[in-house]
Amino acid sequence: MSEVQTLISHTLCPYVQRAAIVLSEKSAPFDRIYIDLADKPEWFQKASPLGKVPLLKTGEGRYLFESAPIVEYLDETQPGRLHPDQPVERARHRAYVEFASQVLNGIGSLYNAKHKQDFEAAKAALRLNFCHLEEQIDPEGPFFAGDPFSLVDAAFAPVFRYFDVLDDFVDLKVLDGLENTEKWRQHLAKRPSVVTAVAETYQEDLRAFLRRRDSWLSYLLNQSDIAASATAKH
Ligand SMILES: N[C@@H](CCC(=O)N[C@@H](CS)C(=O)NCC(=O)O)C(=O)O
Repeated sequence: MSEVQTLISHTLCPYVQRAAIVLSEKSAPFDRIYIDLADKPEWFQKASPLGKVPLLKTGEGRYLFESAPIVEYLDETQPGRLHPDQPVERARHRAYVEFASQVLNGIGSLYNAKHKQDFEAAKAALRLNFCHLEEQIDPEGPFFAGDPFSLVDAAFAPVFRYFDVLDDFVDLKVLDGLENTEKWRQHLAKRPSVVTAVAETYQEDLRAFLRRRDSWLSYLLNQSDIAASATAKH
């Protein structure tokens, strides 16, 4: 008999969010186990050859790793396809899921940049990515390829979630004037599968993570904390 699937997670991981979003979109019940990536349990090291989350334990007790094959597996085994029928469109969607991973790498470069110069370079690279993306989005919306929701939406919702936190303390301007992207972002932020993909503490957890980076972004966040506490005292 098959058991409920388990998503092996980390609270902040955007790749884990992709799988959580797809499971919710499919209304598939699942359990979650959270891993401390700084202290990985032995069973996890055995089940995850790259030492990364997400990991999906299927109902038959098999472990799958890497978010792209995990979400494709979920798409093929649970009712309600999130990939287009046409092979050429499906290939294009897969490419934009990979594009989302490159944008996530760019966000990593942004929050890890030690100096302003590297921070500005990371910002410029992200701006180029989003200018390209703007032209790919169906202007009618509400999602990447219009309606319905697709795996590309599941891949970009966690990308936009970073900006929801960053926008509070830094004016990045990477999405400025990109109307299709902004509309898409706002729509995704309200989607129940996106909302429930992270814990309620996500925003504060991400801020704590960013403070610990000892990077230019950590410095900007600290400056904003100082300004906020000075305002609160007056
Ligand atoms: N290509 C992988 C990327 C997953 C990934 O980078 N996961 C990070 C957390 S967001 C991780 O587990 N890193 C291992 C570590 O920090 O030791 C996927 O798509 O699943």
